[in-house]
Amino acid sequence: MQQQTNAAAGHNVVVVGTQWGDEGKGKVVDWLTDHAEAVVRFQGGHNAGHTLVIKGVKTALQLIPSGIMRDGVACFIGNGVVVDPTHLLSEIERLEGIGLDVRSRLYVSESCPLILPFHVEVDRAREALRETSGAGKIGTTGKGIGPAYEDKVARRALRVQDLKHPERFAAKLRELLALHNVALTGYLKSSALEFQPIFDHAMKVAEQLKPMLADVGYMLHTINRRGGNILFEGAQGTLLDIDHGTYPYVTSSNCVAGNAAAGSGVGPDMLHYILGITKAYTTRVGSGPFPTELPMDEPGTVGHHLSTVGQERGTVTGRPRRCGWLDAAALKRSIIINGISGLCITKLDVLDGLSEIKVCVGYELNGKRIDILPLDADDVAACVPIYDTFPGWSDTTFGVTEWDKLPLNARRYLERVQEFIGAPIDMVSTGPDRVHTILLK
Ligand code: 2SA
Ligand code: MG
Repeated sequence: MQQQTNAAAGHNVVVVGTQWGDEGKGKVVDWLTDHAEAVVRFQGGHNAGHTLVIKGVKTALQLIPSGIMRDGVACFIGNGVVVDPTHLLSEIERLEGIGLDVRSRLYVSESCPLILPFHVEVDRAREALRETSGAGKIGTTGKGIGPAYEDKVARRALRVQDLKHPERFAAKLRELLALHNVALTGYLKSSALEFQPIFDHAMKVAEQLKPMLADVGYMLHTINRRGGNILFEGAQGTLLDIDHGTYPYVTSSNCVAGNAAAGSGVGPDMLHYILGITKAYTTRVGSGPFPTELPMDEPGTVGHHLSTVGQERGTVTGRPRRCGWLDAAALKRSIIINGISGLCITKLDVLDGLSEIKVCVGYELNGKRIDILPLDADDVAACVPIYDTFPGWSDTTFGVTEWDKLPLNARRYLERVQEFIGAPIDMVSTGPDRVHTILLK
């Protein structure tokens, strides 16, 4: 009998962030959807902020896959995503407001855990408590992501499929709410939430969401079998991964490429090419160690340049992102964990005009030199970066579409990064629009 593997057809791409998120994944996913029939989110929730600029118009997506911006592309929210139904509906309505057809091509896995109002309350109350107790905030987006994943792993979560069964939903909600109210009114020093408004609202939203519920894994398998290309859209970044990031300063999902399979309900043999997105410098929003971080307040400094020219503010929360030099030693770790096939370097144009450019190629840790990001966040915090320094370039790289048209020093910088990390650079993004792209493969 002929073996029927998932890998048999299609050329599927997984797009993941290789840093602490905000590498510019949204733009790249949108660009790649030209060749895709389907785009899938497989982890995270509406903590993500994927910004797309199309014909000069900026749109930010949080939960809905970036493929929604292309007519005819099917968009899937896989089981690994935590779904706030109220947010999902408002994002759908916002996109419909700009003339997009969303409901006929958005499919939501029935197995997604739900984010409900008490998750948001717990997330915020816990952050407040961490701050006052001196433990230090994680710097979450306050969207209830962590508490929702906790309920999933504890096997008590309400899932999207429960929305179809009001009685089952009510029973599970009563139990879960009672549990969270104990914490909220106890050590979290917040107020209890009431059952009825949460239930009524969820049932109202459910009516609108029901037509979009689907068996996502099976649908993706079918698309793949008939030769359709699928794009798996990662959110956040590898260094925020719950297992591999700078724990506990991480998000609560696996952001790495391997989870594209588990988080969307397909086999790993359907992941054909892993594209890592890397910003030409580094940013981080939220707390946690960041070896190459630069001070940003002083005009005229590199940190200020990266923050202002790069417009580095959280898409979801508006928080200023911390900025620093590219950390190639951290990137090395990401490349290994994700099994990166090729990289896309983004926001190269932000480095235009700097007199010199640095890349971290290792650290000094407790008197020893190491060439890869350590696993313990306390060790990461103690790392002193070792830099390679390059001359900068004064010409603009903004909007350049050919490798040979980049300034020589920009090419040298990228070639050195490529050599150090041991993975090929297959794409360079030189501006926010779809057309601002150099393709090397
Ligand atoms: P959470 O809310 O529990 O996931 O927060 C935990 C940590 O994960 C970080 N995180 C992010 N980092 C970068 N970008 C993200 N998305 C938004 C954006 C963030 C924003 O695109 O700008 O608007 O602030 C994102 N989502 C989560 C978070 O900062 C915590 O460090
Ligand atoms: Mg973002």
